Amino acid sequence: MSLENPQRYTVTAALIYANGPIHIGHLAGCYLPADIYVRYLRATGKDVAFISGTDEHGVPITIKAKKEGVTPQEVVDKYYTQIKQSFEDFGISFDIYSRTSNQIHHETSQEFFLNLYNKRHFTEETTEQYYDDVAKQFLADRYIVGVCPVCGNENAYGDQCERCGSTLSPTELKEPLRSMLSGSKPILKATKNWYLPLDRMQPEIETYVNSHTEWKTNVFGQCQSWLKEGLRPRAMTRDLDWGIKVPLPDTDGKVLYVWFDAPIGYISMTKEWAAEQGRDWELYWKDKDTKLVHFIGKDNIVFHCIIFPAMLMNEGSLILADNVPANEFMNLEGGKISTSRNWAVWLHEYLDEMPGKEDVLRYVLAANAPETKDSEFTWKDFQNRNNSELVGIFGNFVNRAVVLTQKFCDGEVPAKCDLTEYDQQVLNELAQFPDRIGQAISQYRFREALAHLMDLSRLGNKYLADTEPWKVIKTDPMRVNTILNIALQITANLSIVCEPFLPFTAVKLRNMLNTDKLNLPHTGWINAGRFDLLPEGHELGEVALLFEKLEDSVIEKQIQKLHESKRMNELATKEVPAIKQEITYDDFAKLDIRIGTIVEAERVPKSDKLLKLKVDDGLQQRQILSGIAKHFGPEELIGKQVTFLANLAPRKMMGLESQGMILMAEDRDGSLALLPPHKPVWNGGTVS
Ligand code: B3M
Ligand code: ZN
Repeated sequence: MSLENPQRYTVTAALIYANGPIHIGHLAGCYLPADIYVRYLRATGKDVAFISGTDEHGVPITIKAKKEGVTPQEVVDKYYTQIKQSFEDFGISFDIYSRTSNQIHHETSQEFFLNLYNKRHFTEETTEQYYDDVAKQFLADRYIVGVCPVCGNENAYGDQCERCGSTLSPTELKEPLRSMLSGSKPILKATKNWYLPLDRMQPEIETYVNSHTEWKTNVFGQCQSWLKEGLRPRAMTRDLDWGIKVPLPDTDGKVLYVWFDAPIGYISMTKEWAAEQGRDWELYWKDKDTKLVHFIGKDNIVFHCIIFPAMLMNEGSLILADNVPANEFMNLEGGKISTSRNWAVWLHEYLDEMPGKEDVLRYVLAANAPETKDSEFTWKDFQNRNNSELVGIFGNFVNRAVVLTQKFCDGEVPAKCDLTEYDQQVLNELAQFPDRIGQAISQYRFREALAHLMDLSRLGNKYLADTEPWKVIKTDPMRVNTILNIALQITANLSIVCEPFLPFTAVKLRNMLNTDKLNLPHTGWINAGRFDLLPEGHELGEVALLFEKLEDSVIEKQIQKLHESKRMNELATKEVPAIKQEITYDDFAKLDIRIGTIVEAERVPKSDKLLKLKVDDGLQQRQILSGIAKHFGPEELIGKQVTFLANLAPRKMMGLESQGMILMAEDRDGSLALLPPHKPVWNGGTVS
């Protein structure tokens, strides 16, 4: 059961790890829907705290630090700033964007832990964990490397094999095991930690989850499958040196589990915000009439629907989430978005290349959000939606309404006189949109809400197309006044109801309509649907272009960039191939390797790979076919000295005989290089 029509909301968006920049998948999966929801709530006059920040603890941070050769603190400082900026740039309107490294968060988390500890809500357990005896440290799963039991990858991590994608636990890894810290073989060592006995709490958690059958099916379903498997105790402290110290004696080298402290971040950040604002944070976390909503991605469901609620239940004074509208994932151009493979559209880069197009991305991501299943972003779809929907429908309507008013009515809102039946019908339809859009948003159906918004623009477009003011002006200017008044009222309504989705456009629209000059309350949702938002005689502002067409070349450049950056990344991470099996000197001596000069070169017809070469080997001109046509043009080879294998048995390719083989070196990027001697030598010179 969900709280009906509360006046106060605490809305959180996942605290993303501060270990890398953010990409479109993050925006589409969590932050954009959260922002649409919150902007709508604010427009309807609700009291909202929109809370988020970075998660700065846990192994993901220490791994990044190790990779970049800097301290964890440097990692989180760098990415906190960058991530915060990206959210700001895209208009994600947090009330606070903070970080879990703040003092207030450390204190809040430690108090929370002590509270549960003192009420005996933890069990103490001593278990054997992997330990690096050289580095003198317990090893997080991620720090243990071994052989993948699924694909045989020799560099699989204790939590996951990056080659085949299998989720693993360190005990599943095959020998030889080694520690990523020192390379030594991990040993098992006893350690004590504090566990949340989720097994014992199963009935309460079941009651909670089952009282929320209205949750999205992907969320509810995942919870059911966890519950069905049976909950197990989970350690709330870890042996790690980066994080919030366990507030108990004799716990050196132990910190709070990152998934214990991170969700408490929502509370500590609310405290921070409330203090700045002179508000009472407890209203947002303890009042039964406050609706708590967590926006997250699907990989965080269990933590927000089971573990965090269990912590809150034990604490006793705090409210539980009313809803957790988690999204699925967004894919990109046919592949999974991947930071490690650099297959992503990064927010900070997008704006460098598409300045002023924040709302275009917001629009495309919302229209395509992975609400019920994984979805896909492609640049072609981005272009189509921009050109045919934003430019062709929304922009086109607004532009016509405003430009025609400039032209026929001196830029002033004309008076409407007798309404036709059709006018009345259009106005009646208009009146229904705000509710329709609002309903969909409050039920977390953002794609549908956006589709309604576009239908409102379509309504406007159709109205102008049907009434043809540009023709009617010649015969009946009074009628044109009515038509344009109605078109402008639709535009004013659009400026209100588009704001949650397209906040930058909403500002432009308000400027164009000059609504800030009006005394009327014209921005609140409550006024949306009215036909008198713009009074007669009101002077419009300057016409601005809302959206512009995207040319093919711009889109192709983005697609190219994506592939290029993936390729560069592959090169950077490409490994030198392992040495082949050993051979004897006699094996080697069988090879007759010589120097010759290419005297003729031409393409082999009907083959895109083969070149036909004539090589002067000192004895004769031998014909060698070489599969290098993609790397070299025939002209550039003529006159070059090369190294070739002279005693390779002749073989036929494309009906032509090849007598020998040109030797080449392959570069990291797959390009080829000839092997000429370092000074010219006679043709036939042997290589040994
Ligand atoms: N930091 C995982 C993530 O970044 C985790 C979320 C915490 S939400 C309290 O996806
Ligand atoms: Zn594997």
